[in-house]
Amino acid sequence: MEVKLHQLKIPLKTSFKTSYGEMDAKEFLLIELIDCDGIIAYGEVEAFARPDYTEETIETAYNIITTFLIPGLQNWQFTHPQDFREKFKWIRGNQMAKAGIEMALWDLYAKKKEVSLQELIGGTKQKVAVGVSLGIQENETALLNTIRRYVQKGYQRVKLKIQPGKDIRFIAAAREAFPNLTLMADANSAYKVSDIVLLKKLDQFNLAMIEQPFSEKDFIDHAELQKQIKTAICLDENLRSLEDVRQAHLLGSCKAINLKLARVGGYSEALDIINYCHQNNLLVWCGGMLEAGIGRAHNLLLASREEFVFPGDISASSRYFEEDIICEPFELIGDSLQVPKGFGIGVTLNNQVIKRFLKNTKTMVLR
Ligand code: OSB
Ligand code: MG
Repeated sequence: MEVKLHQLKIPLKTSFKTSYGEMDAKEFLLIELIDCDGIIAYGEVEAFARPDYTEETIETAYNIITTFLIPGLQNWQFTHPQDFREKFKWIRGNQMAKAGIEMALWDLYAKKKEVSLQELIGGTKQKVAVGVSLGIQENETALLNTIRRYVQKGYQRVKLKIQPGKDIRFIAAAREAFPNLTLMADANSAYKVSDIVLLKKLDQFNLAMIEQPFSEKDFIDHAELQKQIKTAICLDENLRSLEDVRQAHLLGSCKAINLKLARVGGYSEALDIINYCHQNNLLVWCGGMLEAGIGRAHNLLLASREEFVFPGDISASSRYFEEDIICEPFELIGDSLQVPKGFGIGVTLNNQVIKRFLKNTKTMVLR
C-alpha cells in the first residue's frame, strides 16, 4: 500500500471569526491511500494551523501520522476498519490525526467490497437537510445582512458565533428580524461561570441550543447552567470520545451533542456515540470543521443516518470556497445536500484545483 499526504491551503471566500480567533484559509492534510490493487481511498485531517480549537495542529497531526500511524499499518492484516481504533488505542488523544487515516480506511474497505460507504456505516437518507454556521460580525447590521443572504440561499437553520460583548444584543437583533428561523448560538468556550446571569438572558430568544459556553474541560459549570435554563446546552470541544459523552450525559451537562468525526477520532467512535445518544435521549447532530470536499462528503454520509434529525453544520461547498477539491461540489437544493452515490465515499478529486492549492506531498510506501 502507498499513502500520500497532501498539504493544501485553500483561501476562504470570507474570513471566519470565532471567539478564539479568525481564519482566512483552510489548511489541511488530504490523505490518499492506494492499495495493491490500485484502489484509491480518501480521508481529510481537519486539525487547524493553530491549536486554538483543540490542541492539535496540522503539524502535530502530520507528526503522529508519519511517525506512528502509517508505520503502524505496516504488516497489519487489515480485516475491518473498525479494528483501527483498537490497534491505535495506545496513542493518547490526537483524534484528528487518527480520524483522517481511519476515514480513508473505511473508504478503502467499502471500495474493495464494492459497496457505498454510506451503506457500510448505516446511512439511509438520499438527501440531508443542513444548516450554516456564521462567524462573528462587526455589528448588528452586518449580522442581519449576512443572515439574510444565507436564508435567501435556502438555509433554514443558522448558527451564530458569539463572544462576550457580541452576544445578547446580536442574538436579540437576529431573533427580532427572523422570528421563525431555527437559530442557535456557539460561544466556543468564551464564558466563565460568573457569566451565568448573562447567559440566562439567552433563554428568552427561543434558540435551538447554546453551544459550548464554558471551558473545553468543564462539565460541572455546564451542568449548573443547564439546570437554570430551558434552552438545550450543546457540547462540542469537550467531547473527544464516547466516554466524554457519557460523562456529560450523566452529569447533566448538556442535552445535545455536536458530533464531529475529526474530533472523536473517526467513524468507529462516532457510531458508538450515535448509539449512546439515541438510547439516552440526547440530540446528536453533525458538526463541521470548514471541511473541503473529502471531509464534507464523509460528514454527509454520517449525517445520512436516521438518528440525525437536526440539520448539521454541513453547508454547500460554496459557503467557504470558490472551488472545492472534488469534481462533485456540494450544492444546496432547497435546504438540503444530495448524498453522494457510488462505491466508497462517492466523490472524486479535482486534480486541477488540488494542483493550484498544493503546498507539499509526502509519499510513504508500505509493504
Ligand atoms: O465550533 O463548531 C465549531 C468551525 C471551526 C471550528 C469550530 C467550529 C466551527 C464551526 C463551523 O462552527 C462549522 C462548519 O461550517 O464547518
Ligand atoms: Mg462549536
